[in-house]
Amino acid sequence: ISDDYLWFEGIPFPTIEYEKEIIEETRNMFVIRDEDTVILTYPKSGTNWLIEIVCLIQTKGDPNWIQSVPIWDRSPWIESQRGYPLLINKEGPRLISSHLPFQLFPKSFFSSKAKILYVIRNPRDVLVSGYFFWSKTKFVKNPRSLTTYFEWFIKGNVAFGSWFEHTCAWLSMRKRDNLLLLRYEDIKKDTKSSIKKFCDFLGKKLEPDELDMVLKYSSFQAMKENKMSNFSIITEDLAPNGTTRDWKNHFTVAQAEDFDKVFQEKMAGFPPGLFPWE
Ligand code: PPS
Repeated sequence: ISDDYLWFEGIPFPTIEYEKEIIEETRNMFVIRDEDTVILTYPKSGTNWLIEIVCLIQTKGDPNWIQSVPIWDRSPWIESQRGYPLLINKEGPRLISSHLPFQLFPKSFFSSKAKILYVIRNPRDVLVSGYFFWSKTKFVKNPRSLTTYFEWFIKGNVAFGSWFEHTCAWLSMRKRDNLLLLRYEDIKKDTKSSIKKFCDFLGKKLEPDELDMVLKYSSFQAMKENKMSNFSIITEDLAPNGTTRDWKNHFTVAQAEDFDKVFQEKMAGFPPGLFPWE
């Protein structure tokens, strides 16, 4: 464990759970199958929440699976040391999680019919969430202050690289039929309708009472209490604390202005309606 990153082709990765050979093999060798479902996010965008929802959709709301198997084994992170071997040895349709930037994602995806659920979240909240999360760990370079982390985030010197580059590249795929673009904020505002949307996209049909069970067991409180989803079986420190971040409580006025400027510059090529964030 070192207080730095593992760098691969200009992208910083955490120093535990990642190694260059696996990242390279993921891109060049991993075969995505048509029947696979991928949950794709930039870190801190709601990945674990979406995994829980998709798992519950698969079991029609029955919580047995999510309460008996750790979340990282139900939908392994493809690029991780633990996830990669689990996935290549798994038969049948797989649930796959990934934070990989577009250019490092398995090449085989681009000629497959596999479905991607791609979640974006206000990058200001992603930044604040990432700061509090990573500063508690020892497997990335420690930012020590939000001011420092803010600078690294703008430059892309944070785990999984630049939010702007990650998002621009994945958004270029948004019109493909096999990619569903979701916003964390929309899922939060109307979780039930969002679950229905996921079901339609995944070709699943749930009865109203099954849908209610999915909603119930994927709530923040239920996930916080589920030791197979709250990371407490690895360390107490990583469990979410329940205060969903609001960047406005953490950015200075100058930081907010700087961020807006960078955002407008980097995301100029997209319709503003894609990002209804304040
Ligand atoms: S990670 O480590 O990158 O995989 O993190 P990720 O799961 O993508 O994102 C963590 C944030 O998601 C919030 N979260 C939830 N929000 C609403 N409902 C549920 N059930 C839920 N579960 C996780 C979590 O609180 C993190 O956001 P912050 O802002 O830090 O609270």
